[in-house]
Amino acid sequence: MAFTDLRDWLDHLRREGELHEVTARVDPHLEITEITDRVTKSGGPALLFRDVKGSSLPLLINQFGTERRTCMAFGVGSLDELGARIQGVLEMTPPEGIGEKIRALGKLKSLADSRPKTVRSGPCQEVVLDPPDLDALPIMTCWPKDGGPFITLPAVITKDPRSGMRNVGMYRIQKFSPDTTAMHWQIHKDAAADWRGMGDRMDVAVALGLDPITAYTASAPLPKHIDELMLAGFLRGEPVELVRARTVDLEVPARAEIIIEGYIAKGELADEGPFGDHTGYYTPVEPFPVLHVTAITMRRDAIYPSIIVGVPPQEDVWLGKATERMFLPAIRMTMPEVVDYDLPFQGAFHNLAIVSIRKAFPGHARKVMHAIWGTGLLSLTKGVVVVDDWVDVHDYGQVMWQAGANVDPARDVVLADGPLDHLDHAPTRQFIGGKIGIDATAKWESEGYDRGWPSVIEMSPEIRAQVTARWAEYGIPVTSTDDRKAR
Ligand SMILES: Cc1cc2nc3c(=O)[nH]c(=O)nc-3n(C[C@H](O)[C@H](O)[C@H](O)COP(=O)(O)O)c2cc1C
Ligand SMILES: [Mn+2]
Repeated sequence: MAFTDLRDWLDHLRREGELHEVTARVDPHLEITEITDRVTKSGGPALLFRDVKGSSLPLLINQFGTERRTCMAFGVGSLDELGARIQGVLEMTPPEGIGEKIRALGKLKSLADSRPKTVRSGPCQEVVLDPPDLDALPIMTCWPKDGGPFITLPAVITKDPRSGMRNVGMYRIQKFSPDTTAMHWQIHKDAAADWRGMGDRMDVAVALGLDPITAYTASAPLPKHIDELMLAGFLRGEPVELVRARTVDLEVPARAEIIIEGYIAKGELADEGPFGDHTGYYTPVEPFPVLHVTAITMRRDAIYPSIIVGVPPQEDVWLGKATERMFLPAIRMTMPEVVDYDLPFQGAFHNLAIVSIRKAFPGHARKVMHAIWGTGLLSLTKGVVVVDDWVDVHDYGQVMWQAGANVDPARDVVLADGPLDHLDHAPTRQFIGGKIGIDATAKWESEGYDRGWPSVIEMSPEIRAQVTARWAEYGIPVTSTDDRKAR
């Protein structure tokens, strides 16, 4: 059963010994960042700061800070289970036989039940801040050179003005004044496309403090026409409940802790940033749309959620890894040769992808590189390393071995160019630059390699079994391990 809201999730964290409450007074200006950075990097608990200077609301941070807590958030034993759940739906074929038909009906029902449900009232509107005043919230200034305080863990709700389809995205929000902010949706993101198509006025609602699955889905890179709240409903096993916002034409999660409503006026931009970002660098000042806040509603005793990004690893690593695992089946839909992939957080996720493939024809690794460069937000990947199916893409030592041993740079490196991440400071021109693909697979004769590709060294299975059986006899004081995978 999914957590109904942030409070339900917090109760669970408390019971599991995964939440620490800090009662000492702390400053949302830099101090909370330094505390959290230390706790995240040491694998510590979620933190609930009860007494934040300048605000009466408590602040929650580091809820996704470890793999264990992220698994708890999704109710899974490992993040790979997320992929398996998605795969179950993607692999639906026309059912044969009564048993399969019943199972298929069950899956269809769970999909139909995933759609959000509108209810008449919700706790998120228990308290109305009149006039709306962002200064009431304990918004953090994260890093010394940040341009101001930023809301960092929001679910930003917009509608495509052409189709009316909802989008939910996690886009940071810089507070300018008690009732104005910036909206940092990057150029490749869905809300930016909604904004480009807007008329004179665009409504925006921001939900803060959600059950952990719904909060996560705001960061999920779904195709534009898919509502993130539908994914949330599917992963939760029950729909997200929505209520009508009070001053904008949008629906908002009924059980959110805090809702900010507002609008963007056509053509109005203001300087946003700098901001200490997940690349580990500050992103510079750039113009972004201005949000005029028209209402702030809250639950009684609302809790403000936050996250910091910065030099990796930070809490966002586990949101990124959840996405990586969840989207493997979707990648396999168009690239069935892909066995597995890994986006190292040290590469800020979009900089590097390691992909293992079942190679079936000459040039296959190159086909996969170009496919990655043509798929959704993965298209922003700068470097793609392709390895053979038996290589463990999560074992960077093994990948390095393959890249070192198998690559002739004159032959196996593909240089291309294309769109790059909005935040990437490396390219000379923003948004566009080079791509590198490295084919670290074994080369075939049909690819022009006529020296006979060598075999990887391997002991025979009989001798391995014999040594395992006799290990105690040798009296060597180390544990015998034989965890090699067949190649
Ligand atoms: C902690 C965190 C902060 C993020 N901040 C931003 C941001 O400020 N701007 C942005 O465009 N994307 C940001 N992202 C990435 C988007 O949430 C992600 O690309 C998502 O797919 C956007 O939704 P969309 O696909 O509906 O546009 C952030 C992700 C995380 C996990
Ligand atoms: Mn989207």
